[in-house]
Amino acid sequence: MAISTRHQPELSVIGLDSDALVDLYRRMLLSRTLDIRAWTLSRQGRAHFVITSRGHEAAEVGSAFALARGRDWVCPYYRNLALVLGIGMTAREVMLTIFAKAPDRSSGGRQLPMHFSHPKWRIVSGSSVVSTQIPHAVGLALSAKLSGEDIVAIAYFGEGGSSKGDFHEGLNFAAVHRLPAIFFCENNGYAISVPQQKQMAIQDVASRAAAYGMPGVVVDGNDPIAVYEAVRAARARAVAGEGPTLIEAKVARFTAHSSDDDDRLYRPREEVEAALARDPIPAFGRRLIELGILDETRDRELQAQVTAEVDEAVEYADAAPEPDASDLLTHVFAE
Ligand SMILES: Cc1ncc(C[n+]2csc(CCOP(=O)(O)OP(=O)(O)O)c2C)c(N)n1
Ligand SMILES: [Mg+2]
Repeated sequence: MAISTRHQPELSVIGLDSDALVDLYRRMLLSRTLDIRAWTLSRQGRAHFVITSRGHEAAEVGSAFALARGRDWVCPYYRNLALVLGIGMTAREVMLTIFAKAPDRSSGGRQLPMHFSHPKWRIVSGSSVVSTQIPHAVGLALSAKLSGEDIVAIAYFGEGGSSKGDFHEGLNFAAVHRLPAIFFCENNGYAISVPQQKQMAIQDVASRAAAYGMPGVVVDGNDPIAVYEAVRAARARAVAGEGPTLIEAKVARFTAHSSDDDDRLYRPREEVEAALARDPIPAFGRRLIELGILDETRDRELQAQVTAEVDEAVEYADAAPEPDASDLLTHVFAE
């Protein structure tokens, strides 16, 4: 495992050398660029439903880099565009789901966009019903424990999703059986239009961990390295047989809940502007530049590269075949 001490000691991160740090940054940029394009396509009437990761990129890509990608089980939720790109899905694969085209690997264009799955990356298909992915991850963690594999299962969800019974049942079972599970809460302060203080009488979802008998960790979700380190520690604990961890990344949702929501009806603009001023992507870019890991020319090149990648993915997915009407009911009814 490389330790990057090449540039500045203050960013020596175990497991991430300079190339990995730039790759982490590039995937955050890719997610943001793809996300904005998907939103534009929805406004043009070309994508029917879009949920964004905007504001969550540092938490999602930072956490992805701490996993054994392709071996650990990943149970995402709909706000995880940046996560799945961080794990390894491509812009083309995501665009196929947004255009609902036949070659889409998740469902042949039948699932809602942003309901990711990918066998190669062990990204498990989820439901729109919030938090159902938590017990799925717990089951996968149980199977990993029984098979003795050196892997973990991680579930992602929002703070609103932590109000569901699935959260309680999943965390309790995982702690009782000391399963190799990580519960990753992305706390953006809203469940659609419901602010956190109307959802729970506590500040930190992570404080609930004590009631289940596992560590609860609060981390700055704007800092991809802090998130990486928190997930890395939770993963090490899990594979050592010490049981699950609840991580809460404090993030901000930059957009409305989805392309079908108007958050101007319930969210003060000043709050959104304050969140935008703390955008984690330019902040991480500046940090890499200050550390001498990146320079402005390379930064512009990276942005141009991800823009070209997204342009190409849109063209490719637009030209891909539509699903055939004859398979409309495939996997809907038992045969
Ligand atoms: C059981 C259930 N209740 C309600 C909904 C409708 N719904 C979809 S997303 C959402 C908000 C969830 O908020 P949170 O868990 O904080 O995630 P965020 O979207 O903020 O990332 C709700 C209420 C649902 N999908 N499932
Ligand atoms: Mg939320």
